[in-house]
Amino acid sequence: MPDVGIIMGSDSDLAIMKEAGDILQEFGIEYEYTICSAHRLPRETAEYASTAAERGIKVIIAGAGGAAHLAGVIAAYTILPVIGIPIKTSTLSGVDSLYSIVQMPRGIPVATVAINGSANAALLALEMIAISDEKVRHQLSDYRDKMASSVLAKDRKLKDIGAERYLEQK
Ligand code: RP5
Repeated sequence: MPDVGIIMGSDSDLAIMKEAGDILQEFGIEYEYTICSAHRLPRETAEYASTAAERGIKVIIAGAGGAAHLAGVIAAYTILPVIGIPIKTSTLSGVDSLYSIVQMPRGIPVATVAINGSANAALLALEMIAISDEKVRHQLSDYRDKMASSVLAKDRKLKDIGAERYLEQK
């Protein structure tokens, strides 16, 4: 039974949304992908969101491009936390997607990450799961420790070999 539902408006969003799935997989969290659309499949979107909690889903990650409003519509049909990913568009570089997701009017929240910010959407979903899951809490803590070590190692290398050689080796 998936813990996280990853839903997107089109298969053109999949490459970005898969980054979220890959992180959840790394943490051993079950997830499912769904392609649905608030404007092309409004009834199915409502059905997906209103049955998500009874299907065991704990968090929904919803990605869409343009002013499609997928995350907001889903949030309207469930009290599960919804994380919105504004997908970068060719016309307005994703600013349209960002505004349509981040500017949810009062009453129905959508936690919005950066344009194409799938990795942070997955990490935020994991932090929500970690509230009641000690194992995931420890995994997140290790994840941060590894990130910190990697930055420190880069700093040591830069000081060691200098900027010119560092860039040559990059
Ligand atoms: C939105 O419209 C989708 O989320 C996608 O980002 C965008 C374009 O969809 P396609 O025309 O590529 O199917 O609904």
